[in-house]
Amino acid sequence: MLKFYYSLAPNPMKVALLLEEAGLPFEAVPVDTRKGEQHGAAFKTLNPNAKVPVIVDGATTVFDSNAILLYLAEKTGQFLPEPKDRGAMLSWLMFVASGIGPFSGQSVHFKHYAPEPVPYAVNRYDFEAWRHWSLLNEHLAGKTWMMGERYTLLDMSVWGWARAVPFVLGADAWEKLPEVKRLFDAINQRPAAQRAATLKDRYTFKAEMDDEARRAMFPQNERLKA
Ligand SMILES: N[C@@H](CCC(=O)N[C@@H](CS)C(=O)NCC(=O)O)C(=O)O
Repeated sequence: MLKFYYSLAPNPMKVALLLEEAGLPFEAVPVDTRKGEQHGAAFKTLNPNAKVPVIVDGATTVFDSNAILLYLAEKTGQFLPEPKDRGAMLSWLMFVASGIGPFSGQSVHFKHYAPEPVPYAVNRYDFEAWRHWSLLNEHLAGKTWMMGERYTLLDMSVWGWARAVPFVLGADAWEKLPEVKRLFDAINQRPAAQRAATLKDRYTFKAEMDDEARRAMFPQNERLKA
């Protein structure tokens, strides 16, 4: 059976959604990143980048969430765009992969986890996160899904990060991103999204952001102590 290495963070959750949408049976293997399990030698043979998600599908191992979405969509022949929209879908998928994800992640880091306040970094990443989310919002105006009338893997990629929007941009962010909110609500109503959300009931991940968690997730801090 396909193995899915996951946590409840945005990138693994988008993969959970596609697995549920496609009805693919999978064994969910928790990787507790606040305990440092992503740095274990066995896990790093699956993903040398030491991050979740990863899937192992028979002899094939795939890491990086958007690569996994593409792999699974192509494998099942589901949730792909119409052939005429393939270029646009790939463009927006890379926009999510290289823009929405990293800028949202860095914004969260500097707002919530940096060991000291860095106003320049907070401003830069918050600005860029807002800019990226606002572009998605504009793109969605007048469309049901990111690719128009067809629900694709791209919507699932957006959903993973949309779950974190209030944490990334602030509690009132949805008021300024109504189109993204509409997409988010529509996906949340899907049975597959509800099943994906139940992953949180299968394993209790460490919640404390203590020294062990900071060492595991922000290893750059150790360099300053050396
Ligand atoms: N580009 C990667 C990023 C993966 C990533 O950053 N995963 C986070 C969870 S969303 C993680 O494993 N964090 C633990 C760590 O950085 O140590 C993807 O899209 O899969």
